Amino acid sequence: MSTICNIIGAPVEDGAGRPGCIMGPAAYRTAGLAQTIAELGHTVIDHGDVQPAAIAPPPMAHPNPAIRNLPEIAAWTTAIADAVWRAGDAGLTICLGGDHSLSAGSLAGRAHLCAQSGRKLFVLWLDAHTDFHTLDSSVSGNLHGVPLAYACGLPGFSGYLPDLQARIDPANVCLIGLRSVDVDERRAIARSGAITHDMRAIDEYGLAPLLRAFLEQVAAAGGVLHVSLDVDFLDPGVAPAVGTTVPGGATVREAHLIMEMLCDSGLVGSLDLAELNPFLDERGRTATLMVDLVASLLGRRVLDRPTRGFT
Ligand code: 5AB
Ligand code: MN
Ligand code: MN
Ligand code: MN
Repeated sequence: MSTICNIIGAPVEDGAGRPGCIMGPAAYRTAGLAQTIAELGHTVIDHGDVQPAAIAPPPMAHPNPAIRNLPEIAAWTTAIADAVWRAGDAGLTICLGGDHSLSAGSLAGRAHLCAQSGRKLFVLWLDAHTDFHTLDSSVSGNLHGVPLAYACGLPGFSGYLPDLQARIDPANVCLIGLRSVDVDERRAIARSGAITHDMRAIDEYGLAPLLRAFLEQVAAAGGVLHVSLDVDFLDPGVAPAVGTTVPGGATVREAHLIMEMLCDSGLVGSLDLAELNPFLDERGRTATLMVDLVASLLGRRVLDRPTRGFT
């Protein structure tokens, strides 16, 4: 089924430890994202880049002195959540990062939409990291490390980041690709009830059965899926354009297999492309790979085969 793709640029970089993610949306556009999607038969609406509202002075300093750029990320979160909510829940909404703090906004916006439509929201988090810090537990103070905890309604965000219209149930979240998890995150994610698959699980069982089990759960609940893809999910050897490289990541084929299975499931309603830092790329190869992954999600196939989604 051909679909409508709403593209929203979210050039936030204040959540990362080093600059460059501001160039992300431009790099995806340069790599031909819209043309690639259109060639697959879909309708593309590029809404341009989100503009955060004027940055309000922090209501109060956060007691964790490490925390950086909190008022900036609060402004981005409001603006991105609003843009995602306004795009509505027809077709596929794609947020072009921007560092991963953008997902605080995209998840908040999607959760709001789902609360209104009565559909259950599920999240597939593809990342080397859990991004499950609270403002109190973050050691680096970089807010690209907190968006999943925020969207799941963990304590301590109120008064600092915008209040959520609806929170995500951590039991509906599946994280795949983990290989760098801080001590406090490890405790919090275990307590949350989220489904977690580290790289060892992928090595041991293979991706397909892990993902299939989660997709069956989403389908059985009549849910809709939000996919958050952090560039560092991929191995830095194939995706160097990221500030937080961790060796031992997913291969090109593993990433395509995920996207192909997601396409076949027909369950995906929204996608974040997070953490691309084009300043660190080599001749655009990471941006190009990410665009190819979106193509697999949207129905690009080597051979014809039956599918429920986006063909
Ligand atoms: B990313 C770390 N846990 O809090 C921290 O790239 C890394 O969006 C966060 O997954 C990585 O700074 C955030 C050490
Ligand atoms: Mn990461
Ligand atoms: Mn991340
Ligand atoms: Mn990162």
